[in-house]
Amino acid sequence: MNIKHRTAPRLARALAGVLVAGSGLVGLAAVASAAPGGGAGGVTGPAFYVDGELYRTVGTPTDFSATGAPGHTYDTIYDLGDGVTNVAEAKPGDRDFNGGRWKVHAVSFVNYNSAVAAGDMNGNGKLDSAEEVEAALASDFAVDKGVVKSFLCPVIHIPGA
Ligand SMILES: [Ca+2]
Repeated sequence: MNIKHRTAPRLARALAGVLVAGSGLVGLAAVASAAPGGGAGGVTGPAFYVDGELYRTVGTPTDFSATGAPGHTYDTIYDLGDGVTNVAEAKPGDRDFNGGRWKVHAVSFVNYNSAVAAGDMNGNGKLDSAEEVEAALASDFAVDKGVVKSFLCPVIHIPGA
């Protein structure tokens, strides 16, 4: 038997494998660019405030809700609802930052303007730090509805924001 006849089908199968792998990459790229506010590499627009400054992130398809990991291995993101920028409690460089492991608490407002008035310690008209959100929650004009998601995402500073 001629060697060429035996290797040709193998080469064809190998090429087919490469093509399948390649189309998978195209699929992943499409998913990444479809992420909310999708920019280069799936980086979002402004995603949340930490200590009064805006940060971006990259959405990841992670879900830690069934891992049983203890609460102290997470930081909190307050999801303040549609049209309001979320607030997170820690960022890279903070001693208590957990590397982007988050528990997301949904916050609803009994009265948004009163909640902001109660929590806005730096007087800029918005809740832009965890301390401010917690002060708003203490006022009873905002309600912590509990953890709605636990996942991984990075914290990327937006220079000048
Ligand atoms: Ca504020």
